[in-house]
Amino acid sequence: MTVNTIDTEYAAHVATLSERFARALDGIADGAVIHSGSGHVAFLDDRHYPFIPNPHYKNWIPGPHTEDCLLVIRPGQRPQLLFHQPDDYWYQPPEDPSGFWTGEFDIEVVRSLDAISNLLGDASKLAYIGEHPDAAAAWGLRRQNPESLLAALHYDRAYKTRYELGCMREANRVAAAGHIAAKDAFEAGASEFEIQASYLAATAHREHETPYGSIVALNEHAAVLHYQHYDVARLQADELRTLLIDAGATCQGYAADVTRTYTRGDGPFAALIDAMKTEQQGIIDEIAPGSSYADLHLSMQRRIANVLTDAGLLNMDADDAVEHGVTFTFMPHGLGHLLGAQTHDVAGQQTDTGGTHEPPPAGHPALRLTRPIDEGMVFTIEPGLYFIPSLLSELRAGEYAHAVNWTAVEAMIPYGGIRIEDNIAIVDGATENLTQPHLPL
Ligand SMILES: [Mn+2]
Repeated sequence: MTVNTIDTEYAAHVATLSERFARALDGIADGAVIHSGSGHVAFLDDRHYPFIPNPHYKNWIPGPHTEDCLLVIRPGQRPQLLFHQPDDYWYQPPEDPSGFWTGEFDIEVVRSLDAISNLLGDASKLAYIGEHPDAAAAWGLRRQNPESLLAALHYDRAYKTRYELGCMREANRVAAAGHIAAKDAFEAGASEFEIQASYLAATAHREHETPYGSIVALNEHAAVLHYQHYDVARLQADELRTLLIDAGATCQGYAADVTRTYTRGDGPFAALIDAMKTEQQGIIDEIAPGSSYADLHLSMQRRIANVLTDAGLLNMDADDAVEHGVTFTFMPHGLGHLLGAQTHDVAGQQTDTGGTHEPPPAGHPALRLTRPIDEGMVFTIEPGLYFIPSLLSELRAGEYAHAVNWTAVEAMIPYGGIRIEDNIAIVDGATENLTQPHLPL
């Protein structure tokens, strides 16, 4: 998918968002003001935290995303963008808005935020969507983040437009380039820090521009689900066992979220990776519009039990292993989540525009996606199999310890674990894997 396709789908995307906002605002407000966000300053300092834009703003406006822009949506009117471009010589002001998207908006360049109140006119009937209540109040926007408005908008965000799909295909292409560079770095003996540097260079992302902090985990670190450090020290070649890398990229604010696990040489852990690849493909093949994601998660848990049993690590009926929480020890997270302008996109457990909440099944509290899979959704499929010492200790102290081959399991602890994650879209009734065209397993 080329940027040109993203470009040609954009007008229809804006039309879809306009309809959604008209519906969601009905009876709540005359319009909405979406604030891109403002810089946050560190305590007692003059350094700013990285700017992370409001996801609602990213839904509408392609990048680059800059601070203190306000998008004004009034149903029936062309959307208006108040684009903040201060005169500044300490910092580089944002470039003029340009590109395929600008024709959809009435754009007003704003030099000073003091001008906002006048530009908004009577703001009393507008709803503010943003994270700066004091600034909004100063602009006359006292109706802030109405829950019922956000619930309706969040529900709809699960259904991606063609433009959004195009952005996420491109984000996956970029992420794949990073993953290939990271794998090469691992094979060359790089440290976690160096692997992350290779990833960032290959994706041309600054660290805070990736959609989440890359997880670059060597050996036992692969058993820490959200491992957050980058060890600077290189390991000896004979000490390198595993690389688990969970790293993404963005296109116009939309995320890719991709994980691969590599090991060196053959042996039981390499065989486990191969088995997990097979099961990851198998669970993707089970996906159909209307299927229950919670059922897929439970099916994956049974597949994990079978992988463990086939590898001689466990001896237990798969249904029993799931029912009694034995597989939870090895895969304590959910099968995946919605993906979009946020990596963990909103409303994965929301089943209607009113905000009805569908909790995960008992015993699977980390499952983020419980609504039925439907046309236009984009989500991850990311089964994992880990050897986490604290969870293994609990299993060993419990009533199913006898079902585990502890010698074989302990031999796997130095390898950490496995996660394999692709991004999946439901397009025209079929499953489209956004990741594998660029990054085969
Ligand atoms: Mn993920």
